[in-house]
Amino acid sequence: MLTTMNVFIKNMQELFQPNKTYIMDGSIEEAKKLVSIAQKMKINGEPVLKKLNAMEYPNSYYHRSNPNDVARTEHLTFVCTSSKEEAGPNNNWMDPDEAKKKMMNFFKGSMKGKTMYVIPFIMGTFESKYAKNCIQITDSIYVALSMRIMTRIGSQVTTRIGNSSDFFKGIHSIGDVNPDRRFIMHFPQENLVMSFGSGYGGNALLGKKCYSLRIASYLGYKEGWLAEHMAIIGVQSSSGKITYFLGAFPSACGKTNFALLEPVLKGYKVWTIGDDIAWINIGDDGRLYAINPETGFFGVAPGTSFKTNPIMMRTLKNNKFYPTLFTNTAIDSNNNPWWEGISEKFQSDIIDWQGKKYNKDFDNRPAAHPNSRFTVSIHNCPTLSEMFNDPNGVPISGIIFGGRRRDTVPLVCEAKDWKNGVFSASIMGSETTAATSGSIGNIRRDPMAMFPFCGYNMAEYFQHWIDIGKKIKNPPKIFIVNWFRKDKYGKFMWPGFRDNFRVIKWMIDRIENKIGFKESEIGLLPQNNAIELDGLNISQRIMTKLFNVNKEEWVQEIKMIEEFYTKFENKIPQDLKNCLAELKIKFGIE
Ligand code: OXD
Ligand code: MN
Repeated sequence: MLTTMNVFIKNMQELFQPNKTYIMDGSIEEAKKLVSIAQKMKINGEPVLKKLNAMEYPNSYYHRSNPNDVARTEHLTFVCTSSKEEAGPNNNWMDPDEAKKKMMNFFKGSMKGKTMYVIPFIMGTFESKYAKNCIQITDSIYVALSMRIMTRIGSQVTTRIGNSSDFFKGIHSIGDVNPDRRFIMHFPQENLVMSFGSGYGGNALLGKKCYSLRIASYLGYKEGWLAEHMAIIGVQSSSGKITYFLGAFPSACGKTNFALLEPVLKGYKVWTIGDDIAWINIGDDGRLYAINPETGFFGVAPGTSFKTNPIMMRTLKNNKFYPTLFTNTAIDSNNNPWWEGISEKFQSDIIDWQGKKYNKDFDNRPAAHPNSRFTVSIHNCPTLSEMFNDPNGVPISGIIFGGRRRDTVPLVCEAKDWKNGVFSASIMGSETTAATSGSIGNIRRDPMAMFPFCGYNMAEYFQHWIDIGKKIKNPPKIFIVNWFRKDKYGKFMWPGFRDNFRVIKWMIDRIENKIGFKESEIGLLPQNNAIELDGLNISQRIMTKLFNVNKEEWVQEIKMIEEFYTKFENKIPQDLKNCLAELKIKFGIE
């Protein structure tokens, strides 16, 4: 008898008509074989992978994508639930039958002459009751190799699936990389994603944003858990005690730096569990526990350096796990990957991300694409937590929500309680960045940093968050942070990076009830001198400005929040409407 996986593969073969089918086993031998094939394979005259300088970056390979395919394409990303209302105003919606018809037309015969890779993978560890079985189909060798870094691949998944039909199906074909024929279609009610026309991580590594956030957030809604766009860290103090935090930040707002933070304060150590995705469940003791379902980092390269993120630089230079990929960075004359911000010295012989010779003085553009990326195993990370593979995950004491705001939002603010925390997270706004295609620098509402990733109506998602709060004992404290506040000259007022740890230390003191707070209209702020500033040259005047809650700015902010809430018609939970009404009263708004 054929297993469900074999039936699925057979159907895919009939649809795509590949030359060959290859089922991945996740072994190192296989990775080496695929890398060697990718080095020989040419697309538009360019090898899919080129070896980089092994002395500086062991096991590392370079990939250039099609210049039209460098970021997530939200306008081409759809959630195809049976009704438009279920997808909500936060998603593009298409009728599932119409979407499938469209995709089938693209898929039909699109792998002729190519190899179809079948990737049995699991999100979470094999031993975890929270893990999910998945199969991805792809015709991109780059995607297949990236999946090996980002997920756990192996025949155990096939065994786990057996004859059950309960597994995620991710169907991907890169096609002719034509933006007019590019779609990423999600079918949360069928545990299915269809993606065509893009090889970019967020569109093509279907275990990541597509499954672990959009589909999984819907599963979490149905099953009573949360799939979140969050880093997970453990902060160890000199006594050895570890406090676990979740951190949600919109794309390219320093979430990876947060995940690999080297504390500026002596006696502390940060352990990394994840940098992008957290699956959060209620444990047997009634507390929240988080796992990172992934096994790698798909990080933004520009700005990463030994100064800004030394642990990531060490991760990239580690040779423990094979391979590491660099995509759309520039290359220097020593065959090292290069990007803006990697060092203070500028290298003169740079080849840019499109393969052209780069001259800093004449070329009015960056050499590396602003969304150029590295794909590297989390096992290469020197601060990887011992708890990374724990099937139950880590117990969470604090949840941090952050955005990139030049004004309005203080450096840190603690929510009064869970409900107010959910409210603050639901109104989060951030300036747009290069991780999505479109304009950069506008404020967009990005609740919980999940706006592009919530696979169902976000008003229901807010209610789900409130309901989770009712079920947990001892809920984690919720904090809002803004590392990016600027002065009137446009200069950042807070140094950020390692110094952000000073704010985390304050949070630990609050969690342990060691210190008090100062009440403000928007929540609880640190008392004067409560943030440790030893060794930092920052004036009291700036510190005061960092915590300024400006009435005019908030009146403006409240207008934008109301406008945002209106999008959800009458579905915003009453609890959040009450929080908004209270906020208006505090600022004297009718
Ligand atoms: C990412 C993103 O790639 O959030 O992690 O866009
Ligand atoms: Mn992300």
